Order: sequence, then C-alpha cells, then structure tokens
Amino acid sequence: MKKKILSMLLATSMVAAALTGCGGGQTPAQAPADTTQTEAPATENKTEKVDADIEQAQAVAEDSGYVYEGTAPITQEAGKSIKILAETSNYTNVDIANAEIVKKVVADSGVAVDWQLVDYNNYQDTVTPMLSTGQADADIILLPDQDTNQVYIKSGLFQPLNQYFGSMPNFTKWLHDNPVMKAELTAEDGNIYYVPGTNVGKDYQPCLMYNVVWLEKAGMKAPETLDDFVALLQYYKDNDMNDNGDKNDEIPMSIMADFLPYMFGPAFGLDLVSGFQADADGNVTYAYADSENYKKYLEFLNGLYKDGLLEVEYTSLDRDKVIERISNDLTGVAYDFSWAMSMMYSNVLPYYDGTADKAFVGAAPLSGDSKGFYVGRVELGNMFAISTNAQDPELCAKFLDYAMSDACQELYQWGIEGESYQVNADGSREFTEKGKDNDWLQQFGINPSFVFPAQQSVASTDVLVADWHAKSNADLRQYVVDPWPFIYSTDAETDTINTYMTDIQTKVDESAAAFITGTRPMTEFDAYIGELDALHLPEVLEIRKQQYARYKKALNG
Ligand SMILES: [Ca+2]
Ligand SMILES: [Ca+2]
Repeated sequence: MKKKILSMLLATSMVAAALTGCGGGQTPAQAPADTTQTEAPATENKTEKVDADIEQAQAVAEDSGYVYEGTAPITQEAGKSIKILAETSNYTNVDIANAEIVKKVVADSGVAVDWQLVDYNNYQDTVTPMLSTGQADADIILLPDQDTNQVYIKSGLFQPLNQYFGSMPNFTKWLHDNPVMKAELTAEDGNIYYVPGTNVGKDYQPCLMYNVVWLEKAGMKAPETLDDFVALLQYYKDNDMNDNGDKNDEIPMSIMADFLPYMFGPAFGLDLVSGFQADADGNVTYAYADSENYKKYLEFLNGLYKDGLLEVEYTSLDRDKVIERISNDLTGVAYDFSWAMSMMYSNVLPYYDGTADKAFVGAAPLSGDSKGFYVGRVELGNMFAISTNAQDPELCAKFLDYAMSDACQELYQWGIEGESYQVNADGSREFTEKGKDNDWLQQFGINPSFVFPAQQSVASTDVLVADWHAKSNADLRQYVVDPWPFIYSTDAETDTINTYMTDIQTKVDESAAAFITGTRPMTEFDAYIGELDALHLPEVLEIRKQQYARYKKALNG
C-alpha cells in the first residue's frame, strides 16, 4: 500500500517519510530503536570539542591557491574522483546516478563520482556485512542504519569530521543553526562522524481533523477541550448529521487504534507516542507507567467506549474503512497523518468542492488538565560518512559539505528552473506541468536522499496539497513539540533495553486494550504498574535517564 500511495501521490519524499509510520506496524508505545556500548555516561561537555574545532578550523582550508568556501567547485584540480557507496531510488524506474539533478551536483562540484549503488530494498542487508567485514571499498558511504549503537564509530570505520571542519563551512553553519541535531550527532567521544539528510519534523505531522460541514450543522467550532469534544461526539450520535433520515447510522469518530495515544495522551500531559518523555527539569518518565495521568487517560477512553462514542471494534479499524465511511458521509472526526487531510479524506467526501468549508480540516490538539500538543518526529535521516580508507578525505569532506549546501538543497527540493519549476511574478515557485508529473519528477532526481544528504522541504509539499491544507499545516505547526531525541547508546544500554523492552511493550499494548474495553477493571491499574516493574521497567528507565542526561549535556554545551 505504501508503494501504491507513493507512486500515486508523492512528488517529494517528505510524505514518504510521513507515511513510514502509517503503514500500520508502528506501535506508539515503541521506544526509539536502541543501541550499544558500556560505561557510565560521559560527564565532560560533549560539544566543547566540536565547538573548538569549528572555531579553529574556520581559517584553514585551501588547496594549492584555490580556497573552497562552500560554493562550487570544491576544487580546481582536474581529474579528481570520489567513490560513493549509496542506494538506488525506491522508484525502480529511476536511474538516480543519471538523474539530471544528481548529475548537475556532481558536474558543478568539479570532481567525478564513481557510483556504487546497492538496491534500495536490500541496502541494509547488503551493506551491513560489507562494513563489518571491511569490504566496503568507497570513500563516502551511506550508512545502512543510523549507527545508534556507535558500532561503526567504535570500530574505527569512519573519520571524525571535526578535523575537516575548516573545509566544511556549510555543515558547520548547519550544526550551529540546528542545536538539537548537533547534540544528537555528537558521539560519546565528543566527535561528529556523520553528515545527515533530514526529515521534516514539525510539519505535516499526524493531527485531528473534523468534517467542517458537520461542525457547522451542529453549530459548533472545533472543540479544544475534552469536555467539548465529548459533547460534540454525543451530538453526532444523537442527530442525523448526514440528512438521510436515519439518526443512528453515524459513527461519531473514526480513529485507528494506533492514533488514540497521539490524540488523547497530550490532554493528560503524556507523550505516549515517544513513550519516554522528559519534563522541563529533565526528569525522565515512561508515560505508560504514569500512575496518575495514564490512569486518567485510560478511564477517559473507557468512558468513551462505554458511551458508544469509541466503537466496539476500534482495534480493527483501518484507513481503508475510514476512507469508505467518509466517502459515504458517515463520520465526523478523524486522526491521521496530515497528508490524508486533503489527499485521502476530503477528496472522497461527497460534497467536497476544493474548499475548506466542505472538507476534513485539521484543528488544534485537545486539552484537558494539560494543554494539548502534537508530537513531532526526529529529523535525522540518512547518514553519510567518510571512510577511514578514503583516498582524499579532505576532498570528500568538501564534497559532502557542498552536497548539503543551500544551493544543492534548492536543487533537491525544486530541481532546475524552467525544467521542473518556475518562479511566478510574486516570487513564489511552482512545479511546471512536467514537474507535476510525479514519474517525470522522480526521474529528474527530485529529493535524491538515496545518494546525497537531502533535506525534506515543506515548501515543495505545500504546493502539492490543497491551499487550505497548506494553511492548516502552517497553523498547526505551533502545537508540535519535539519527540524523544535520537541519542547514541552504549552496548550495555542496548542489551538491557533489547532484553526487556519487547515484553514491556506487549504488556502495555494488551493492558491498554483490556482497560479501555473494560475486560480488565480499572481497580487493577496498580497491579498493572507492578507488572511493568516486574518486567524490569525501572532498569530501562534508569538507562533512559542516563541517555537523556548525555543528550542535555551535548545540547547545552
Ligand atoms: Ca447520529
Ligand atoms: Ca444519518
């Protein structure tokens, strides 16, 4: 299904990223994937080293008279080449190495690239053993994963980039401008090893959506509190919202089970999406073991269930069913990745006329005792590294730096003026007729995150969705908070978490369904907390606390 949606709808892969989580498999309770290595958390200021390297390096950098300052070319010496190991496009009909955008970046850089592209679908399986056996013969390598465990770092496969910061003006500026990602990228030893592509973290995230026509019929605005929300659902239940003469065929809301934590957790102060969360003072807790607020959350959902406002079969609801209901005007509230708003839901509504007045439109998160929020995503994407065996690591550093420059990001996001996009009289951009053809645009090399550190763009997505949808996204951005961050782990931490977390998550998922449907009485909530403790939650939590302390140190460094 993911593939189908991709080929039908997407011109940039920002949505591909958004959809990664909606394939249905992701458990909201799931903690971020974890990692490797022992020892107590580093106590020294972790980014100090990086900062010093950046400052010191700013001056250096030159090759025989020519100084690379962040714009093409990266060298004036003829005949230079670099070997890059990366992956093919996920579109099987796209030859990414020969796509116009990719060829232009390479040509402008002034060096030749010897591409070694491994199939997108097998990249991890193929490249992981190549790295572990030392058989990857390339200067620049796209990692098969994010090296959360610092396995590659600790085995000395890659160069610390700090020593080349003098040749990386774009990257060092980017680090300065993105302190969260800089902290996330800073390894335990204080060095930075990877140049990342990025995902959009705060835009087009999952959100609450209302049928605006029903809201108007009910004479209500989009609710902002749980109480108003319940009143709205009750109204939908009691009235003939679709005017077919039957007051009882409406299903007030259609929320897939995985999205319930996204939708209702924040009103109780819980980030059930990340699972682990830190308060303003840096205290780390596991939201599913919050004995006060998580209990209230379950009681609330159990109440909705008993009142018939959360459907009996809520755990088996899927996106296709939601779309079918909307196309039959049977439901008033949805919650999904923002992309669905105009691209999958509003467009099937019988009376949709292209305006927000007749659509499913995003709204503010619900508040309860706590103010509502939406949870964003970790922005770090594909990681690129320079091999310890690289022929000319300085040149590789310059190449990666150039490949992440603003000039290249423009190319990745929009392509080439007059070809894939045009600039309007008011300075705004839009894709050309050709550029609006997704197959053509993919073959042109749009968003080549498979081979370069590309950053997903909000602007190029704005032009793909309905205007009111782009506006809704801009409105909702203010509610999006950072998720639990990417943090490098140690071996010992990873062992502990891998050993215990699966059972904890299973227990959490089963218990949530049992409490919500009432098959397990709320009087057993304390027993549930005891069961999590018996599954070693306190040990996992202790590790999360250590990791978060490391992250904070790097962030504040
Ligand atoms: Ca009704
Ligand atoms: Ca009806």
